[in-house]
Amino acid sequence: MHSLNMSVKMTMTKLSNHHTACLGCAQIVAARLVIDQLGPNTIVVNATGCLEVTTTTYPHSAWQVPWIHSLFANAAPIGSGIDAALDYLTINNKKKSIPRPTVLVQGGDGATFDIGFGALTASWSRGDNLLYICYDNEGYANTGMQASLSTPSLAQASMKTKYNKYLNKRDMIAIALAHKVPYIAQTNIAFPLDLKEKIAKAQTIKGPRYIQILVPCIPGWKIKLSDQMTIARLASETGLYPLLEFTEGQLTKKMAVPKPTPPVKEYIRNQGRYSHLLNNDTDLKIFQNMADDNIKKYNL
Ligand SMILES: Cc1ncc(C[n+]2csc(CCOP(=O)(O)OP(=O)(O)O)c2C)c(N)n1
Ligand code: SF4
Repeated sequence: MHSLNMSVKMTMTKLSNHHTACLGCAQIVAARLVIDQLGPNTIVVNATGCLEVTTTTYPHSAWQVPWIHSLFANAAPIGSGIDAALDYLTINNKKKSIPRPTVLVQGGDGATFDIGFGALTASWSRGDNLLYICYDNEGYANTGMQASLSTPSLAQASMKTKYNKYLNKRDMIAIALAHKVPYIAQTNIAFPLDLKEKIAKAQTIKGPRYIQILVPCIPGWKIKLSDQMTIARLASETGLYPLLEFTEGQLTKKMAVPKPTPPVKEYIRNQGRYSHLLNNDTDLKIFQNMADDNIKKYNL
């Protein structure tokens, strides 16, 4: 009976357990929430990165939906090609009876903030009908956590020789807003209901949609698995990683931070990548100011 239940559960999810990710990897959990919310009528394009590498170890695949791997730089253009092919099929009535699939393009922050950035913003400018998800673990996890433009300025990362203390990670939400992307959201694996609601809402909107999900990386952030969700939650509760939603350019949803608001020191305490900050009040203050600026900017 037990094994029967197990097999039923396994077939219900569209991202099965047949992956090689680290035990408890938040990105896998987030990806499963995303695909299960979207449902079986989804075509996935996956940029190079941990999610791609760990879910499709040749000759296996953990995906129970049509899935294609792209190069680092061209996930969005492949999605655009699929969108154009679906347009062709619709116009020619070749697949009249089948509801149009959702085209999901997904990648890490390296693929999104850096290497696929130009191609992604071009797809926004064209107005392609794509849901783009960035699993943001704030670095190039799959190759040993090199810094990306999403790595917070004060975090340690490999191959990072200097940092700009005053400019935090690239503001992809502001960049998406500047491109008039109709649906833009920022969420966090520690808030799974918020995540699922945002995916569900994105599915009701046509055109480009961008959702960024904070997913801690256990080795990359030098954290314990048991601390992972507390740390993720504090990222939003301190104001550093606010939960936001913009529909047609208007702020339509946000999560207020708790009052009193936990200090950033609480967030960094158990993260090895910030160990150098714990006794550096000057840099810590700069980091705290970044959180406070968000609280002020979005009236959290
Ligand atoms: C053009 C190119 N440069 C570098 C690599 C090597 N590479 C493979 S995965 C990866 C890191 C991916 O980082 P990110 O997109 O943030 O996803 P994560 O692994 O963190 O989920 C790198 C650098 C590559 N495959 N292609
Ligand atoms: S290195 Fe990080 S992102 Fe990659 S599988 Fe492990 S926990 Fe997940």
